[in-house]
Amino acid sequence: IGKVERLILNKLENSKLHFVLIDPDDVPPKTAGRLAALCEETGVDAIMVGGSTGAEGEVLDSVVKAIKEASGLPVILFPGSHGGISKYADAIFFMSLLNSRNPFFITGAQALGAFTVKRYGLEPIPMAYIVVEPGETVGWVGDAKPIPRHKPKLAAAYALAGQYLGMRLVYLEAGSGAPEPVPPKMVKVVKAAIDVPLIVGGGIRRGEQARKLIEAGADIIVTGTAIEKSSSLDEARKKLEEINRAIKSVCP
Ligand code: 1GP
Repeated sequence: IGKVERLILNKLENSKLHFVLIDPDDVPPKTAGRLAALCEETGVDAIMVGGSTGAEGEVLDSVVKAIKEASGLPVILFPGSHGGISKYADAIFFMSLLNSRNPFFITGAQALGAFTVKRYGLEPIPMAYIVVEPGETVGWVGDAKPIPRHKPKLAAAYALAGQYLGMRLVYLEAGSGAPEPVPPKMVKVVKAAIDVPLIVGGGIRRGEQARKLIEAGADIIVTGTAIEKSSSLDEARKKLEEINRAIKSVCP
């Protein structure tokens, strides 16, 4: 286990966590730096960088560099494919979209990226990635068969399979910008089935939603759109404070 994963596990002993996702396709480096500094100030635990479209090459590198310069938070890549690797990050969610219909997103992109991860010395964190309805862009791009929202057991079966395959995190994804987050009931059923930490993201915009998901069993909440689409840095600060407060208010 590497440094970033160790840090995550240590922190989880005392509280639930909030990760903020920055998509380099939507956020220029300067803004990314400012948001990252704000995240650090307000008590966010890590920054994830990635996206399904356009988060590659120079665009990706410049955003990761700007974040690293502006904050001391760990930067974890959240790649849409082997194109989403940057040598400036600290770690990478080495993830498999378990319910994709296309083997490229299950093992293909991973094989194409593996030596790049090794060459750059990035810390790989193996993660089961499960797309739940509606799935939004990642569901379409990743050729997922999204888990029906009223079928929590299916999500739990994929999650447990991921754990048995050796993955050390499970991520339930409703898709960036989803109208509603993953249902808390699904989070509850998945959490009861697994022993590894559970990450939940997609469509979380309010503290109240984050709190319900944490109470249902989520260990880490990911927000992207709510912060990125804030009209000003002041709005972003308020949003971060609201969501952090909700997450940290629930005892582990
Ligand atoms: C997407 O789960 C993340 O991969 C974040 O989603 O942009 O809806 O917060 P949002």
